[in-house]
This record gives sequence, C-alpha cells and structure tokens, in this order.
Amino acid sequence: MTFYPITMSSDEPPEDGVDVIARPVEKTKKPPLYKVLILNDDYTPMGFVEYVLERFFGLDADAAHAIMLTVHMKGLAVVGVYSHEIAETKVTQVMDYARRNQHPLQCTMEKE
Ligand code: TYC
Repeated sequence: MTFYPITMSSDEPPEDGVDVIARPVEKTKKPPLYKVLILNDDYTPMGFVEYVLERFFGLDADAAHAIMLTVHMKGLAVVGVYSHEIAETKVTQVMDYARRNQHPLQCTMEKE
C-alpha cells in the first residue's frame, strides 16, 4: 500500500473545539511506457529491416540504416517507446508484415 502525505483542507489555523478534516493529496499516475525492440536473425535481408523501420516507425533512411546495423551487430535494439496500445499495434504490424513476406524478423515489447 502507498501512503501519501495529507494536506489540511484549509490554510486557516483550526479554531478551538473545531475538528479539522484532512484529505489526501490527489496524485495522477502516468501511464506506463513500453519499449518496442527489433531482434536480429540470420535470414531477414538488411534492406527489409530498414524498410520496416521506415514504414512502421517513421525513421528516415539514415536512422533506419544505423538501427538495423546496431541490431545486426548487437542482437537487438529499441526502435521506439510508446503507450501500451501503440506499442502492441507496432509489434503486430511488424510481425504480420514479416510473416507475409516470409522473413523470420522478430519484434517484441517490454515495459520501460
Ligand atoms: N542479420 C541479418 C542479415 O545478416 C540482418 C538483420 C538485421 C536481420 C536486423 C534482422 O532485426 C534484424 N541479413
């Protein structure tokens, strides 16, 4: 359980014989963000990965090339950070597109 500080409901000092009602400070939680990752494999053509990065993640050709090379050399890379719904949509779009083109490219998401 999380305990939050309390604040007085008024700035006035309490009068004798008067109860002061304290209320919790309201906190709005930020929604969690999710990293979308692309994974390396031995078969997907480099040009296909670059195209996917441009088409589904809005990267320009230079950024797509750099990220593709990072994945190729290091095994994986974060390609964007999104809300849960958007991240899920990106993963589905990439996985469907790779499958339709018979490439084993893998795309996953992970809570930040
Ligand atoms: N390793 C692949 C090749 O040599 C290229 C590649 C890069 C594949 C990035 C997947 O996410 C990937 N053709």
